[in-house]
Amino acid sequence: VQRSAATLSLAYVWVAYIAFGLAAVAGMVQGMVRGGIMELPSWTNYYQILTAHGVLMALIFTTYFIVGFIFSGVARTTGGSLHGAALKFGWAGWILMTVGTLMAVVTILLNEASVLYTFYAPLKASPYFYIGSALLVVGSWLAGFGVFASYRKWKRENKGKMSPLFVFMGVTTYVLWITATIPVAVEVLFQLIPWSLGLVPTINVMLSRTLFWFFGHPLVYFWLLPAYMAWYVCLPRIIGGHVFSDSLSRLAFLCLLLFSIPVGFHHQLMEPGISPAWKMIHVTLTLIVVIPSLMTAFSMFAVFETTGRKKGGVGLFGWLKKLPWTDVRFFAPFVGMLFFIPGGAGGIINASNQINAVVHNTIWVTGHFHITVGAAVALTFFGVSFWLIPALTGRQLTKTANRMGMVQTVFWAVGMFLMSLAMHAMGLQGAPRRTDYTTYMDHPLALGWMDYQRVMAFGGGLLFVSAILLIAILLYLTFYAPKGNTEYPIAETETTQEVPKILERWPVWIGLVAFLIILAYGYPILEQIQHQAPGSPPFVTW
Ligand code: HAS
Repeated sequence: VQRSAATLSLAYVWVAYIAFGLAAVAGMVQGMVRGGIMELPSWTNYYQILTAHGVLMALIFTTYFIVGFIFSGVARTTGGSLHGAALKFGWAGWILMTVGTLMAVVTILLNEASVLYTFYAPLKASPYFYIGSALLVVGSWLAGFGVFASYRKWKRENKGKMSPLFVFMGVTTYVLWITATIPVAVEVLFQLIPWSLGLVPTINVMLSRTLFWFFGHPLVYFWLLPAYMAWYVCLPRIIGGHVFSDSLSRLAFLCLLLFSIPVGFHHQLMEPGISPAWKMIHVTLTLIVVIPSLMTAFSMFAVFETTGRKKGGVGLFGWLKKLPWTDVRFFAPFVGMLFFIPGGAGGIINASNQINAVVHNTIWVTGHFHITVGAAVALTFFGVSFWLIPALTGRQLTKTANRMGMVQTVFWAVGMFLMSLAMHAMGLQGAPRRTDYTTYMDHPLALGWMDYQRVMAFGGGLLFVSAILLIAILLYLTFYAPKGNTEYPIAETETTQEVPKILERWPVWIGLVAFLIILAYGYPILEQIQHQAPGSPPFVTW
């Protein structure tokens, strides 16, 4: 990757890790407070720390890392550099995103935005928090336009050819992201900002939540798709294998694009104001969006088994022994995949209409997202960082750094395992999520949760140690590791594969996305506007 593209990617990746470090501190503190191990000083409170943790980890760390990773991979697979326009868009996006992030962080620090990372009404923040969030989103759009510019340039220069798999996946991720962020932009611009500025006295809470989850669910796939890019395209090369199927990989991404957006009501199954029939449609579409993940699991097993067998692995499981278990570039994402098996099963439980009543708003849900985004996605991003950063800085992933990375992965995995197991177990007993330390006036049921809370806090401690270790390794790889070449691993298919051209006809796919969105959201949103409480205009009427 040429220097200009490498610097841009690094600028994004490093803001991601600064946010990650701060979020890790907030995460540990909040776990210990909830576990009753420490008390917060009077100038702060549980919800402020929880908001800082959620916003910095789930929104800032992920978005910056993803943008940086995709820029670097697009450069790597389209000749080493980014189109001039892509660089300009990339830097403009970085500036907007960083200004937005600073505004959001300052308002959180001032305790004027303790509205949690799901910042819908009726919790109200300072307008600067919402303006900051809007800048973050618009900045990420600019980065997306940059990727589209490089993609179009490549297509012009390679008429009639299918784009490189990594680029195709990057473009799909941005199409998903830009489509998904439109409803939250509408919510922020037309509902939250006017309301927080006092221009309108009330707000349509139902609509605010609906617009948020219209964005909030595809948000989780925006986190997942770049991890899948690493699984489909980078991992096979790391283990010395090939991409299993080019067409299958593209189809899985398109299915994720189509079905990840019209499903937001599965976060609102317990809410009034949405009729059961519409909820059922979203539940059905949610169960369909599971299929591309099952396709991914199938592909990964296929890649691991065929590669292991080629290396001489025999018998039913002999191929497993041939995988590079001591290479952190493989080990960290692999452990992430293992977490995703119960993570996916938990998602199916959540989505199953009636069972959702058992788990909704319990700490089970917190357990679910710590093993999906906090383990499957995060461990993959760590595994990528171990080669991406030295590849971008022209340094080597040394044996010691590799070994430290393995230790860091084990700490993260054990910490996350303990913490999320306790969360799932407590959730099934009805323990609510998002509460400060409480014994509910010494209620026997709540007293029975205390041991689990301590296990959670202990797991959080291990995660914190792991986070510090990670930052130390990444600093070393950025500034101190010996100069040299680190490979940017991109796998190819073993033989030339014919890929159906339809897979890259964007008007077809974007048209289908629009159709599914209108089908799933058109009428329910109209209904919510029609039946809103008196005096709560959905949009400002000057
Ligand atoms: Fe979820 C809530 C349903 C996936 C994140 N989810 C959340 C929240 C977050 C989140 C953050 O239907 C909380 C939001 C909040 O604050 O309120 N989720 C699902 C479903 C899936 C799913 C059906 N979620 C994710 C992913 C996330 C994520 C991915 C982040 C990255 N989720 C829900 C629902 C709720 C919810 C409800 C609302 C709950 C409520 O009531 O509030 C599916 O996409 C999951 C499909 C995944 C699979 C797994 C495939 C496995 C693979 C690994 C293969 C392993 C290999 C290893 C190859 C079917 C691909 C090889 C092993 C060897 C031994 C060789």
